[in-house]
Amino acid sequence: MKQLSRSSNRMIVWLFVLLLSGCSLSKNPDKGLKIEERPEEKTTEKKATAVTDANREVMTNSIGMQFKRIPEGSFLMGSPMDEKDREDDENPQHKVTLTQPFYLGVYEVTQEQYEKVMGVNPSEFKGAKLPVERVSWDDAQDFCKKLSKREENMIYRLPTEAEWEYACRAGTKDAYYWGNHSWGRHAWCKENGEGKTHEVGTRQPNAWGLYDMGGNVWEWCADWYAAYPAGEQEDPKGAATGLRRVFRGGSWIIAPKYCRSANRSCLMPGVNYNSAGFRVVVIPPWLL
Ligand SMILES: [Ca+2]
Ligand SMILES: [Ca+2]
Repeated sequence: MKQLSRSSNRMIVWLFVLLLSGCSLSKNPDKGLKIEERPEEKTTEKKATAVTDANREVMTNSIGMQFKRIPEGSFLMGSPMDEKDREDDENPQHKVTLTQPFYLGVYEVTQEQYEKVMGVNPSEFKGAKLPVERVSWDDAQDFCKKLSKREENMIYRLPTEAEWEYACRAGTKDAYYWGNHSWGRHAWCKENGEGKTHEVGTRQPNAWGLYDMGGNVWEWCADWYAAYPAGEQEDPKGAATGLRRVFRGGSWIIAPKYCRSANRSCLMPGVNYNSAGFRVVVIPPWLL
């Protein structure tokens, strides 16, 4: 495991703070970031079938990824005006209804899983059970497409921003899904992260059994980054076009306040970063 020196770690933190400050809908946050060409992937396509338990509350796919059934429902997306550390792009807090259930990854996609599908592991911090990072939004899209081809009748995709926040909150309305408990048991952040990613599922899960929604690696969502529309929304999918894609949840490199359920951030879709990964949604045939 690569251990960063204190000075280089500080530089990375500053870089990322600069980058986050760019998610204001008008600036480009990506100056100085490395944009890499994606290598040609050569993997063998193979049809496989996912396995489900009897009540289909949980599902394990052909490469061992676990998914939790997330029920349809409504929630308040964004943060209230009096939430500590909130930012303007969390306005306006608005009611969102998701009309269909979906299955969401219990964990961030690991390096082992990514490599099985893509044949490469671009991560900076190496380890089979560590979350994959240095994956761009485009890479995450490719992963979903390849896995959808590999498993018959299964549709893999990134969560929408609304699906992500709904699942992260898991019925909670507080700034953090762990309420007033100490964040250290729940999320890998700058203060406890020791300058690196950690094995997925080693902090406490949220109320719906999802791990690392806050911290460890940021998670790409499907949406373009844009201001929220006013009024109630049903199954929102974000803006039709944009420059940057949303990612959520904070990470090992940054303060716990970025792990707030309503916090938003963004990057250009071709950029990879050592604190950004993803988790995926799967829609099995019985939900279509
Ligand atoms: Ca995360
Ligand atoms: Ca933010």
